[in-house]
Formats: sequence, C-alpha cells, structure tokens
Amino acid sequence: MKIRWWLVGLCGVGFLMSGAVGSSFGLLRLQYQGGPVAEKGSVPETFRVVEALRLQYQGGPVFEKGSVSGVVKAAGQPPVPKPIEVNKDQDECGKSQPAESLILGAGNEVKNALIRLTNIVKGKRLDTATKVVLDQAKCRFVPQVVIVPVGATLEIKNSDPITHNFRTFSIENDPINRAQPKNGPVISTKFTLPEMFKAQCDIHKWMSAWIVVADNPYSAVTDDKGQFMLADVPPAPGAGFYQMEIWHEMLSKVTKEVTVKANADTGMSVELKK
Ligand SMILES: [Cu+2]
Repeated sequence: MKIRWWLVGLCGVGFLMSGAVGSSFGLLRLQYQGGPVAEKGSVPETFRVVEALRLQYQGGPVFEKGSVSGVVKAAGQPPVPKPIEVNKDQDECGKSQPAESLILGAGNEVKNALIRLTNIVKGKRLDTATKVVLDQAKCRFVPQVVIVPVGATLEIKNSDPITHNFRTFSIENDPINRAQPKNGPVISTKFTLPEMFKAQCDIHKWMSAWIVVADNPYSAVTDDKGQFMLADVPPAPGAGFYQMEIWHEMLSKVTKEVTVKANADTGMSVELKK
C-alpha cells in the first residue's frame, strides 16, 4: 500500500501535540473533512491515513482489568442454509458438506460471529509473536473465522490427503493464491495491515473462511453456544465507553457501546437480524 508519509508525519505531530492518546484519537476521527478527491482509488487516501493511525494502538501492562462477555443470538427464524452437495473428491470429502455460512444452536445462538472493540487505543499487548493455524481438514477450514494479529504468523496447513488451492480476497494485504498438495509444506504468511477478508479453496467451492487481521488484541469469535469473552480490558479513559462491533457474514452488523469496569465483567446480550 502506498502511504503519503509526509501526511502521516503531519498527522503524527498533531497526534503527539494533542495530549492523551484516547482523546487525541477521538479528536482525529472527528476531523474528517469531505471534499474533492484528487486521486481516486478503491480506498480513498484519507481512509488510508486513518488506517495508518489505527496502527498506533499501544500495548502494555493492564493494571485495572475488566472483561466483556456475552451471547450472540439471531433474531427471528433466519433460514439456515442446506448442506452443500459435494461433486469432487468424494472419497475424502463425503457426498455432502454442512453449510458453514450460518450455524445456529437450538436457541438461535450464533456460531462464528466476530466481536471486536474498534476504538480502543490502549490496553494489553497485541501478540505479534504468535503463530495462528488455519487448517484444511476433512475438506473444511478449521477454524472458519480466524483472528490473526497484525505482524503475527498465519500458518495455513493441509491435513487432507488431497490437493487444496488456498486463495484470499484481501485488498490492503497482498492476496494469496496457491495450490497446496497433500503433504505439501505449510504456507506461512504475515499480514501487515488490519483488514477482514474472505478465503476460499478454488477446488472445493464450499470451503470458505474469514481471516480477521486485528490491530488490537480485543476481538473474539463466538463458539457453538454463541458465547464470547474479551478479557483484560482496561476501563475506557474518562469514564467513557468502547465501541463494540458484532459481525456475522450472513446477518446484520451491529455496533454497541460498552462500559468496562475494573475487576468486573460486563455482560452483553446481542441479537443480530437477518
Ligand atoms: Cu479444497
């Protein structure tokens, strides 16, 4: 990605001069100015600068820890996709595969919803040394939604005795499009910019996953009971609140304000509409 470094530098000076990190981030977000766009691309330059500023999340020790936990449910009775007929490699993949685009529990609990705090700028360290594994096993991606910190390693494995072709649809990060034969080497990669994008196998069309490249450590994916937990969250500065985004590929995206208290859990109940 091309960054106007002088512009980033200019914003950086303003950033440093405006005091506390939290308040200056909020101030900068308010300073968006609409007008003619001289260089038009798929992502406007202004957005790119804001994305660059988002990387200024500061990790360190958290002395006053709270947490946010809860359950995500689907409203009403959204239609659950039918199993997908398998037309390739049936010996390994079976005759059908369950559709993973919407998995609901008995009480409409949503599996694989993404929860993240979007405006937190200070908290625990982002673990950039970690290795996150995305496996292709029994002709499915495991997990189906995977969170990878910016700069951390994603290892894409193939545990099946057949060939898969791993392909991503990223824009900010370099896309990947590589065949991965059985017993083939692990594809090891790093993503440098926060972004959420789809991945798929070109050979087996039902295989898809979402990769979430996170620039702060406060994101989670719901389990098969629809539950999530964000741990070690410091209370928002100035008795404020955080923006919590809840997203699922087939349902609505919801943003909620969440207040975090030291040594306490904040319970959230989230309903996503179709
Ligand atoms: Cu495949």
